[in-house]
Amino acid sequence: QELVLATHNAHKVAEFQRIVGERMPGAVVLAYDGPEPVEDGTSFAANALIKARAAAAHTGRIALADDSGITVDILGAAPGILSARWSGTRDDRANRELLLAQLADIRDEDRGARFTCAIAVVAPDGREEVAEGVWPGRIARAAAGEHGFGYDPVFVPDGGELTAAELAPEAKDADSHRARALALAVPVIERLAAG
Ligand code: ITT
Repeated sequence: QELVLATHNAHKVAEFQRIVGERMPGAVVLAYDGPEPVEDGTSFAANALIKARAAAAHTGRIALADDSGITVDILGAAPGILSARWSGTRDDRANRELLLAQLADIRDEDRGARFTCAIAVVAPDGREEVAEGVWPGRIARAAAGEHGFGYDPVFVPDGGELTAAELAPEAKDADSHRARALALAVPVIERLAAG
């Protein structure tokens, strides 16, 4: 089973390959990097659908897309769908440093946040579904850890003291918003692939 993943983010491809490899033996995740549609949706789900529809139309295959980000309670759910460019650039370090600066005076109990991942599955015949996963936690006081990408060094998942970037990749895969969304998306993929 070849799955086309509409993303320009190599970290997402790697995580999909690892997680899908566990759950769908034999499945191969191919990165689709064709024409990029305008992501003008107002939710993770809407943007995931925009990306997956474009890839399905362009390739004639079942296409997946991931739209994800971090929402911070005290910021009124920002950065949310703006996570990838929160600082005005796509630089992960600049984005997380801005977030830490915005929360500099915020006490530990008010630093609640969560990652959300919406995965859209779109078949070339127009059938489509979205699966969503959430990973709750809080924003750390300082960046720590070398694994992962994006906001992982400043996100401490509930249930521990380590940032997502201090967790081994397998530990992130076992629990993350992307893993939770994929657990729901895999049966959808199998159903749409069966015709
Ligand atoms: P594509 O649209 O090409 O897939 P993108 O990176 O622009 O790639 P998004 O618009 O979905 O994707 O933005 C996701 C951003 O949210 C990403 O750049 C990170 O800053 C953050 N993010 C999402 N998942 C994350 C994770 O598992 N760990 C850390 N940060 C994450």
